[in-house]
Amino acid sequence: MNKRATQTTASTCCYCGVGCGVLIEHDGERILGVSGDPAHPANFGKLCSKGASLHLTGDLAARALYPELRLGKGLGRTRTDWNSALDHAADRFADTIREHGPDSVAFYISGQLLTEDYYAFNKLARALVGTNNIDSNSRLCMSSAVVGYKRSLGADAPPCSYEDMEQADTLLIIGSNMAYAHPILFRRLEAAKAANPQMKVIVVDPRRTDTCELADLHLAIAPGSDVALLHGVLHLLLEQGRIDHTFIAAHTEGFDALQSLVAEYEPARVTELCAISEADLRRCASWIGSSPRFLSLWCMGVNQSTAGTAKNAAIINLHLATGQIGKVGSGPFSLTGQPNAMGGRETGSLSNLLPGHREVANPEHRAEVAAYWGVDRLPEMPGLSAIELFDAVGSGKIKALWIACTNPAQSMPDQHKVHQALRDCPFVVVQEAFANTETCRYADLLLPAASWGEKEGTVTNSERRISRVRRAIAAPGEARADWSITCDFARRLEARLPAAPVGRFAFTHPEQLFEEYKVLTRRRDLDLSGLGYALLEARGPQQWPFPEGAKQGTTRLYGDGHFPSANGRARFITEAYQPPREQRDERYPLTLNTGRLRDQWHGMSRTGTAARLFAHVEEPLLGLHPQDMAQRQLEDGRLVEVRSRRGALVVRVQTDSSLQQGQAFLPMHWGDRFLKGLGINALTLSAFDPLSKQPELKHAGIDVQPIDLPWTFHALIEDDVQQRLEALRPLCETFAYASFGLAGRETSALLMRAAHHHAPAAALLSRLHEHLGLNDGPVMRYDDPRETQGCLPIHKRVRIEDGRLTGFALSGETRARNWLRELWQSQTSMDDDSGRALRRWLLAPVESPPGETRARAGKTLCTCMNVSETAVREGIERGCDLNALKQNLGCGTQCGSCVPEIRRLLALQTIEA
Ligand SMILES: Nc1nc2c(c(=O)[nH]1)N[C@H]1C(S)=C(S)[C@@H](COP(=O)(O)OP(=O)(O)OC[C@H]3O[C@@H](n4cnc5c(=O)[nH]c(N)nc54)[C@H](O)[C@@H]3O)O[C@H]1N2
Ligand SMILES: Nc1nc2c(c(=O)[nH]1)N[C@H]1C(S)=C(S)[C@@H](COP(=O)(O)OP(=O)(O)OC[C@H]3O[C@@H](n4cnc5c(=O)[nH]c(N)nc54)[C@H](O)[C@@H]3O)O[C@H]1N2
Ligand code: SF4
Ligand SMILES: [Mo]
Repeated sequence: MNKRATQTTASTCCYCGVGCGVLIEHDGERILGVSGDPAHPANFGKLCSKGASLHLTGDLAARALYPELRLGKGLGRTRTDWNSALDHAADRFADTIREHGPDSVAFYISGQLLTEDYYAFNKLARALVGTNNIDSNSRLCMSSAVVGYKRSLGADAPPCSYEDMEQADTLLIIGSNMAYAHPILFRRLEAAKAANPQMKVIVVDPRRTDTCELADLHLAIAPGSDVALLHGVLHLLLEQGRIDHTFIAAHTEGFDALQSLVAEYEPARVTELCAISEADLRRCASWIGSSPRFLSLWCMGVNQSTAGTAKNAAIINLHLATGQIGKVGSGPFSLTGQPNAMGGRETGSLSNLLPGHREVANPEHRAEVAAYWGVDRLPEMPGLSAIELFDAVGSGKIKALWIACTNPAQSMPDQHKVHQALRDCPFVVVQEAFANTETCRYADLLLPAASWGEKEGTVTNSERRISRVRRAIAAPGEARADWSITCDFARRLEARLPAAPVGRFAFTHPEQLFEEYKVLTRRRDLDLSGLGYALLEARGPQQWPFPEGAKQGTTRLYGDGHFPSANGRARFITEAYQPPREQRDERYPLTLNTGRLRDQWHGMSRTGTAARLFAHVEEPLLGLHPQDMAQRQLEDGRLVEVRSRRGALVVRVQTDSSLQQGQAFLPMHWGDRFLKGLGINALTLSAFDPLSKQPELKHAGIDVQPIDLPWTFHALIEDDVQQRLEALRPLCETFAYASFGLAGRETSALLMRAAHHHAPAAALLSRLHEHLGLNDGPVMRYDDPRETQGCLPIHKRVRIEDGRLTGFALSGETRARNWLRELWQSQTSMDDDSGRALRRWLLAPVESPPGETRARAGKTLCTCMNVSETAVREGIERGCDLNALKQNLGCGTQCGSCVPEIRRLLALQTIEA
């Protein structure tokens, strides 16, 4: 417990869908620490590197604190009060609806909202405005799984529990890097496999990720070839008679058609399509076929695909064909990404859904919900899905757009289109916790939202478990809880719309929203009408279904072989393999894959405020296979231009032997704020799956070429990092390359790197120095403005305060950047004898002073204990195994998120030896 903390509030982590319980330590005003909640059934007290550093995030300088209104296009925003802000919004929405109809407005919301927030938005859009134009970022995330479950099983419900994962004999992890993205589940799996070494883990991923450290078999399939693989496995299961015909006959339909389709997926064809060996394919099939308990886990490598729904169906087919569903340790288990993606599905927060797992297209469903809400009818017109919605904003059909708790100007594919649409939209409202996101730039009205630790409600995790989210402290400034903003706006809009009866949004506490919502689940597959805040308070988190009168929640679905479809049977879906939309060709010879890093969350609005979360990976690096590097004569750290059919980006490149030849990887996190050029998604495509409308974020055709940018700039400056970032980023528009990050641990500093074809004008450089605080005060300078014989002008600034280096900027010649940074990081005294001796080297064009061996320790592997990769490698060279490393260095002893990577280094050492 943090020493100054006097109170503890139990809540839920705001990051991933594992849904870990956290104990927030605070003094009533500030959050001072977090620890895992030992009583929470998702994590039993553990937290990963992100959860464990929650208290270090959320720099107030980055938060949205007051409503801000733009008085006209092209003008800036000014602070306003809530009354004026929401009246203005209600006027604009009412006018637009009156003039252009209800479908001229839209709501784009998020899997990170709480269930109560979602419910308010749904009621607002469908009952009050009368539009189905309400979609969420879950469209980019879970919509293929939603369609997958519904088509095959009849309802959108992951049938398994976390404990099933621990009890499986064979586990298929496909398109999921759970070591990074669901770390606490991965910890549970590590422990389960250690206890049961017989357990077989198969990982299917084009990359050799950290998740593969637990794999008995890694199938590095060709990008997008999952359906071919899964059909190929079923082909072999049929051939070997490893099929549960009794289950198929009693509980399913459509097997014959599937059987004829998979007959075409002979091993020779499959191994060619997937680029794997026949031995591996057969091993995979034989483990699945012979396993008493078979469970699959999947995530974005499956869902984010133009064949996302076919991939989901092919996974579920395997389970139905082998009868591996509804039993302990078995079943098709899709992992949800966001903390409340499940709540979004339950409350109907995709444009085609309605609350309680209902469908817009179903007239009975519409009538039921309309009656409950006391309106004559709900809109029949199907709503627009995320990609279509932004296209409609771009074409001018949508004239007022409300965005809450998501950052589409960073996370949607084909960013040029998205930015254009937001720029042209007549009225954009952004309801955000952090003021500086890429999307906030386009807000005509910015509404400050309360965030983690500041709000009350509920969320549902991947295993259908509903947990309470609790408020520990008041929101900063005038920020308000999302449900309260939404309901306040709805009341004002209600008063302005002609036919609307009053009083439908008179909620004063989120519990009232939950109580109203839960009735809409009654007698539906997800029936949670037996739950309430009091029960969750008394008995802790619970899994749905939990109908009224139930004694407990439901661990596992479909144990009786009865499925929630019209005839009670599950359905085999027969769909052939379709390759990804963009095939490699001469102009775009590489396939770009994108995904998560261990310590960053999406667009980094929160994780980007904690320096230690940059220590694992500090820059957006494009990974390439060693041969692709060699072919292009690239060395590590070289700047390259990455081009796709939609946009281009300049980043550094690095050899990545976890990739296959022809593949490239970029982390998804860097947007236009931390990296010049609209971010990673400037490159990705918006082609989507025909049924789920989920875009193909994992496979974009790209080309990579070295780019020569002789002028380089490197700076580090302590304190006020968020303010400085805001001031410096706009100055970088003219540079070919610029990126920002944070450095440090106890003290944090802003890091800035830039490069360009030529040196910038003196005035621009001076403004950079000014915002870096290096124009005056105790600053040492070196200026050589000559630009002769191909030499660039050189300018250096080094700031020394209280006997310590506190900042520097090197321009034109940046050799000393690493040791200067090390000097800062180690808080070396510049006043003692050795420090004074170092001073004369500070401005010298050397990588380090003669005799100084101080090299940068490299990336931090263990965030909790601050252990570098170099230290771990040295330990391994001394002969340490994992336990010895833990004992000697402390790495891996806290959250354990770095253990897979340490294992990989150990394995590498064995191979090299
Ligand atoms: N640290 C961290 N954790 C997170 C998040 C975060 O931002 N940061 N976000 C959360 C969210 S919202 C989500 S949705 C989840 C995502 O969790 P994951 O889906 O596990 O993460 P990704 O890195 O997006 O992608 C998973 C893997 O899919 C692989 N892949 C790419 N193409 C294919 C393919 O064609 N077939 C197969 N089989 N695999 C392929 C990629 O190489 C990658 O390793 O993570 C959640 N957890
Ligand atoms: N290339 C590529 N792109 C991807 C993906 C990929 O794998 N590759 N993955 C996709 C997936 S799966 C997802 S889920 C999306 C995620 O994409 P986004 O939804 O854009 O991701 P976040 O950055 O988490 O956005 C959430 C925003 O809500 C704000 N916020 C936090 N708490 C609160 C709150 O309590 N209230 C309000 N109102 N705001 C709050 C945060 O500051 C943040 O700006 O990205 C998608 N984009
Ligand atoms: S695994 Fe990590 S990020 Fe996910 S909920 Fe748990 S602590 Fe939070
Ligand atoms: Mo996601």
